[in-house]
Amino acid sequence: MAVQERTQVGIIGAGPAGLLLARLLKLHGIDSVILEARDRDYVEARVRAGVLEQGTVDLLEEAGVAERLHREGLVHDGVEIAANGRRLRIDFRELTGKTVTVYGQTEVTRDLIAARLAGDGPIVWEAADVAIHDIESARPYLRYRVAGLERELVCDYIAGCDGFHGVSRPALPESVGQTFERTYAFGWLGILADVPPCSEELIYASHPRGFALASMRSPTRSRYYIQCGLDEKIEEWPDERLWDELKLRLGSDTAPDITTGPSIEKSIAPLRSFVSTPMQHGRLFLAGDAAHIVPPTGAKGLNLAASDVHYLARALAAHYSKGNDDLLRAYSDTALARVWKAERFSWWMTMLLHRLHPEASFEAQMQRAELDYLASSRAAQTVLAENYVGLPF
Ligand code: RFL
Ligand code: PHB
Repeated sequence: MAVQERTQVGIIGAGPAGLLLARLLKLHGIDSVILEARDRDYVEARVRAGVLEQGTVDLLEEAGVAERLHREGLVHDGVEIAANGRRLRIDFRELTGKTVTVYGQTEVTRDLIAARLAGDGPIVWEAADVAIHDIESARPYLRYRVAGLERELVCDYIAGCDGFHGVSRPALPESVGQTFERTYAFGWLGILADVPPCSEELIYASHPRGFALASMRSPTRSRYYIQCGLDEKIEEWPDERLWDELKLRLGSDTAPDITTGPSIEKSIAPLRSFVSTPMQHGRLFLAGDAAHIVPPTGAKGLNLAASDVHYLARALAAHYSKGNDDLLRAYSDTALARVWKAERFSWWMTMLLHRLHPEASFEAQMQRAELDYLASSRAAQTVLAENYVGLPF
């Protein structure tokens, strides 16, 4: 017989979506249990996103987990686009009055785990074979195994925050859902190194050899990416080759400012646009990468996870405090309205900046013209800035 427990909201996944949801629910007096497939060290070490929209920073502040973020996060007033031999600065503060903050997802995750474990409720690490049952009933439950023991968690609601490869999305009946997907014929090769960044702001570079991005984690830690083929292997990119390629793609203005050093992490990620609709069925609600993926060019993935859980926490709070289920019923539509706009922006940034076609093609000329237009039009720059700093939630 499985050991049985009960909670109000069962959360699958201790990524940013699951952890932030749990924190927001706690502030509304709602209990939850988080089931996470991996161990704490693994979750805390995963290197991923780096850019937080102002709305995400505000939400983390509301959640009471922004103290270190305010101390260590780097507030950026703009980004640079390097293309056609020149660097164009997009001034977010001037164009929108808003900024973004560079603070690693790893740090957000650590802050949220620390808050959770300081008394908010349990995280079950290394929860194996999580299975979702009876989402169409009033008493859904999760079955899982931990330390070899079968357990059951009976819930009022289940939040699927288990990322793109999790078990939540497949638990929605096929007949109710629809998916939209676009894959890209290239990936990003990322490198993390303990060297000072080459620039105070991020540089997105469009180059005939392919896209490159100069980012950072702190004044002493840099994060760089280059567009690579899907069949390329990490072993083909020793550090020296990668630094040489970055210097070429970021351009001769920037190359002298690049400090090189040994990589402390290197990985290849494929690019994908993906949306699964609806984001709810019965008593199961999806949030974050479990429901949608954006290519990283717009820096939107983590920020979408934050806006999803904001909507979901607010809806669950209305249910528990006022018995009002209007927001819960509207959750998928509310979240998707924002998701689709971020999908559009991420796709547009990807298509604008990557090498997709031979130099002499019509499409490459269109890309060039669009970059030229961006350089000459305040209206076009405002569109980019407004989307990059994040649409309101
Ligand atoms: P996560 O972070 O994938 O967390 C899901 C958690 O669920 C667990 N899990 C399970 N647990 C229990 N049972 C199961 N069956 C489970 N299956 C999975 C996993 O172990 C994990 O702990 O999803 P979440 O919370 O939705 O968060 C999404 C973000 O992580 C993601 O969107 C961003 O990292 C995307 N992203 C970026 N987003 C930004 O906002 N700004 C950026 O600058 C940015 N850069 C990036 C990125 C993603 C990248 N990669 C590697 C995909 C750069 C890169 C290279
Ligand atoms: C990062 O620092 O990891 C990063 C920054 C901007 C992006 C994607 C990733 O668009």
